[in-house]
Amino acid sequence: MNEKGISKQEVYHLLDNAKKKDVDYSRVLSAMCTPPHEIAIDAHIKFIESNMGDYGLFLGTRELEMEVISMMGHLFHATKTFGYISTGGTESNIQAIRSMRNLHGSKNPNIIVPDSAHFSFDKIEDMLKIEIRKAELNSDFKVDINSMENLIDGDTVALVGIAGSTEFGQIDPIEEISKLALKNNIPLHVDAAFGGFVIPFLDGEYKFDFSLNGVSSISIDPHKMGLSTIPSGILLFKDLKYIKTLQIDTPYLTIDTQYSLTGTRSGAAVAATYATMKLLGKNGYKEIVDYCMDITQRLVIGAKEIGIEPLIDPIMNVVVLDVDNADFVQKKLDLDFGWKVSITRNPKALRLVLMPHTTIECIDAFLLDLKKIVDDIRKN
Ligand code: 0PR
Repeated sequence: MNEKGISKQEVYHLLDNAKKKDVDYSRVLSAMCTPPHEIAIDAHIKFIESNMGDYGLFLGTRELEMEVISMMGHLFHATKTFGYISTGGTESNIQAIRSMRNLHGSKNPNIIVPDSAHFSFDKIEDMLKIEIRKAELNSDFKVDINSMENLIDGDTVALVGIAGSTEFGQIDPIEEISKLALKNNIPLHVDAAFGGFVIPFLDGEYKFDFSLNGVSSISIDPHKMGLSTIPSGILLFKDLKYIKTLQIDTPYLTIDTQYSLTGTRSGAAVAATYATMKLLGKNGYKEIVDYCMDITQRLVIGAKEIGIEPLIDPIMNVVVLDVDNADFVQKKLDLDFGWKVSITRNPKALRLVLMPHTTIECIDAFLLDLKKIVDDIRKN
């Protein structure tokens, strides 16, 4: 840091230079985030100084947080839920599993996750010293329930199901996992970080929430398909006993206890999430999901026309295309045309997430560029 500060104008200049190096979202087909809704930005700015780590000072923001938890609980078919607004799916997953480990009390705890689980579970293995057992997927990239059952033992503290997997946008058979959880008396955590703001608004019906008795907790990210600002995640528990195991005394704050992972916590993200949910309502989110599913279909039809098949018929707005030499195609798309796409781990395929920022023109332009690359490969 310099001894003496520089002018505001010079600071803005530095910021503008950095901003130029960031991509805008127009050609980003790899992200699960999207520019926030206008009302989220307004609310975020309005509550910029609010700290939920000491919410006795910010009782208005705390009310908004409790209302978000209540609205989400109802959306997920629970009359009462307990939870808080976290920094995102990683924190929500860590905290859910931590509470289940604490409740169980095993000295050598393990959890069983689908092989498709997000890498936040690998962080959990390291941080919480919990063995992560990965259950196999079937040909639809859903977890194989027998594989999951075979991995259970007396030290299994939680089962995990994914409602909207990061790579395939697939929904695990949560109803069957819920039965398995009940049979073995093990809590089930559902990772709906991506799917939480999609699945309730799809035309098809998928059971994945508290309507299933075995489901004990759910993580949902407003900063993904919820159109809120970063950092917003939601962690919901069905019973108070889970969140109680996370409580810690905070004697010198305006509140007696805390159960979040972070201390200082963004009240701005709380207000942004609240404002977006209030403004859009279920109908508003349904319109957004309908739009994303329309462009998903447009992409799939266009890909098929150039001889490229999806690995599965998309369940939500994630498409995985079976292209030869996926790594090469990904690089060409970026270097030649500026498209940001990603690659799945197993098998290697082109992965596209169709977020609200993606336009129809963008899909059509992308397909033309993909065709050029694929035609070139086929010629050689
Ligand atoms: N659970 C699932 C199912 C997820 O897809 C993700 C993130 C998480 C948990 C973790 O959430 P946080 O990153 O909020 O802690 N999935 C994307 C990923 O890591 C997130 C993402 C977002 C990736 C924007 C790229 C991007 O530009 O792949």
